[in-house]
Amino acid sequence: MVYNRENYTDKELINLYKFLLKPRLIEEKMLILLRQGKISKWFSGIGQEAISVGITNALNFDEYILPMHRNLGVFTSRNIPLYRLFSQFQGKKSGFSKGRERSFHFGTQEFKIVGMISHLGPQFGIANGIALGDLLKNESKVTAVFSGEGGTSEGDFHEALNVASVWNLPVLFCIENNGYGLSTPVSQQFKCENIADKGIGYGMESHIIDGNNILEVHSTVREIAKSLRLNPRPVLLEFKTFRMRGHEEASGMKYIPQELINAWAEKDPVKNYHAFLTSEKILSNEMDTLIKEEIIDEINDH
Ligand SMILES: Cc1ncc(C[n+]2csc(CCOP(=O)(O)OP(=O)(O)O)c2C)c(N)n1
Repeated sequence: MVYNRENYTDKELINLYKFLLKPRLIEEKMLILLRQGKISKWFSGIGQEAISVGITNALNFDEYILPMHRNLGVFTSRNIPLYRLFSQFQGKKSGFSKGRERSFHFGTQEFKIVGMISHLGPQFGIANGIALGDLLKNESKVTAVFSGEGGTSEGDFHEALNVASVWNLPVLFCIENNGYGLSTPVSQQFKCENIADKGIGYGMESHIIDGNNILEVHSTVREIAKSLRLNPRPVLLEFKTFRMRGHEEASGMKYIPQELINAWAEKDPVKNYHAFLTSEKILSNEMDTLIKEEIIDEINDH
């Protein structure tokens, strides 16, 4: 994986590493809690963290994000205190949805996150509404909405992109193409080569981004967001990635060929970025241990 550090300072690069590590370390603990029966359901984002983390860090804090079920990194990158997140995941009264729900179907105005809509596609139109509101109020803001590639097979996707394009709504349509919608491979979802190709049909700019490369995600989204604030319009972003675990923990991943899993393991976003920082002498082993200890302590304290 090629990392282009451009004008990033060492501090910025390390900061992104901390943000990238956090959801991974939280998930490693979640998997243990699941086995202990302390958590009942979990949608893993392992392997896809660079997308949530890169996008969230590329936007301003007052810009809305509409994440999905695989975007823990959005919540951690908005620095939501872990006790609040963990209360949510354990269905406690102190959680965001006050114990009515135990996974990702919750939002928080405080952190400008809109809770996911379970039937996926309708999420896109909500982002349009937020962006239209910003336009009408003359606010130079961008709204980012997430979906997997499976969600793009729903009619709402097409309607939302069309309207966003005609009305020049400043929305980043962020599609995490991880190759499978539950067990359905992309070859059975759409006939064109890339999701980004669909932008042409709506007269919409689109980009293909390596979703496992945190610097590529962060720098590309940061530049595009800057441009959208000045010149409002929607952009379709396709992030190529892979989900390293089952759709949710109970469903397994027997339908995915082992060779594919092995090939994507080589592209792990955390391991590769760690290797880059180490080879550039930006991160020492001691620093790495300290950073991990600090995050693990924070996780265990909550
Ligand atoms: C209308 C509807 N059908 C099915 C589901 C169950 N479901 C939730 S996520 C999902 C897979 C979506 O795939 P994709 O959009 O590619 O995202 P991924 O899970 O791969 O990240 C399914 C089938 C649902 N929530 N809503």
